[in-house]
This record gives sequence, C-alpha cells and structure tokens, in this order.
Amino acid sequence: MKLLLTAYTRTLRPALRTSTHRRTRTDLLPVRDQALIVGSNQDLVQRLGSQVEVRTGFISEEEEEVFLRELEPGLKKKRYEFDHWDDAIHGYRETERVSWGSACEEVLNRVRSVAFSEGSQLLGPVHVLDLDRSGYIKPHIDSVKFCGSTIAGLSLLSDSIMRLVKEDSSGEWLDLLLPRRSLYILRDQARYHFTHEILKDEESVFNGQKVSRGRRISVICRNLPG
Ligand SMILES: O=C(O)CCC(=O)C(=O)O
Repeated sequence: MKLLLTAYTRTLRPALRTSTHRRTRTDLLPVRDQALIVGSNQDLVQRLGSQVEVRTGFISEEEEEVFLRELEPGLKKKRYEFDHWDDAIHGYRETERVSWGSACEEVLNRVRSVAFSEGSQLLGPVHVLDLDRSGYIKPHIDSVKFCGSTIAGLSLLSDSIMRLVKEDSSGEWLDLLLPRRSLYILRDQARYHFTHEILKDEESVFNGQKVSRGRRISVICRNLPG
C-alpha cells in the first residue's frame, strides 16, 4: 500500500539533481548548543536559518520506545519497497495514523505547539515513514496540493542527514544533521524552494564526518495548504 508518498510524489517535480553536487565552501550555524546545519555559504545559512530548525533531544529514550511499541506491529506487517523506479523513496514502508495512544499524542502535541502557529490547520493523519538501513529519500519538494508551509518531523532509531538544495541553483545547499530523537522543522522558502532528501548511509557525511545511518523511522506532521 502506498499512502501519502504516492500522493506527494505524483506531483513532485522530477528529481533535479543527484546528491553528488559539488561543495565549495562550508559555513556553520550553531542551532541551540550544536552546529547541526552546514551550508554552501554563510549568507544562505543566515537567510534560511529562521526557516530551518533542528532540536536535539526533542523526545526522550522512553518516548521513543513508546512510539516504537505503538508503530512496530503495524509496520512489521508491511514489506519494504525497493524497486519502483519512479518513486522518490527507495527502501521504505509507510503508514499514516490519526489516533494515537496518550503518550504519543502528548509528544505530538508538543511537536505541533513548537512547529505550527496557533490556529494553523493541520493535516489530520500523521505520516510515518520507515526507511530500511539501505533506504534513502531522493531530492523532492512536497506537493503544494497536499501540504502547507511547514513540515515537522521526529527522527527515531538513527541519526541521518537531510540535504536541502535550491531548486533553481544547485550550488546553494544546506545539510542538516538530524540526530536520533531530534525534531526538524522546515518552513516557507526552505519547504517551497529547496528540494529535501535523506542521504543513504554511504553518502552520510556531515561537515567531513561520517554519520552512520541505520534503519530510521520518521513521524511527520504537516499543515494544510493555506
Ligand atoms: O523522513 C523524513 O523525515 C522526510 C520525509 C520526506 O521527505 C517527506 O515525507 O517528504
């Protein structure tokens, strides 16, 4: 079964570039206590800084376990999908969920309260994406038909790297280190004018340092188009 991804990818612009584009310069923007965002130039890092956020340790180990307990039984019934040539994602299974147990709902409310402005209309189902350790997400922009200006995602089980590349200028990019149990938020320009992707393990190098990518589950909240 292909749920939201089908809907999102059908209206995606084609993958514009591979993730092998050249990097010439790297600048750092410390987010909270760590530098979790690097970019092609300081100006871009500053400019997009308010529209890209990574919050480390957004959920505790216990909260991660609660999500896994709730999600694993359903995910285990599905097979990872690898071989759809036109998919934006390789090596994944997914689900969406409207109702959650109280502990997960409490965390999701925390996500909603930090990521979305009050009164913002949210997409009802929360999207859950389970990437196999060999899986990856190719560069894409989420359909403007299905989701609004903000995407907020929790990363469970593994660190990973999300890469944003400017749609019409591949030399402009940001890499976001998404530690396990962190929350990332993409807003506005970062969501509309930059492709995003999750790098495969072999390519997961952040600011010169290898980041081991294992199986990763993301829990993603979105708002509705305005
Ligand atoms: O797994 C993630 O955090 C990113 C998911 C994604 O790229 C998407 O759903 O559009």
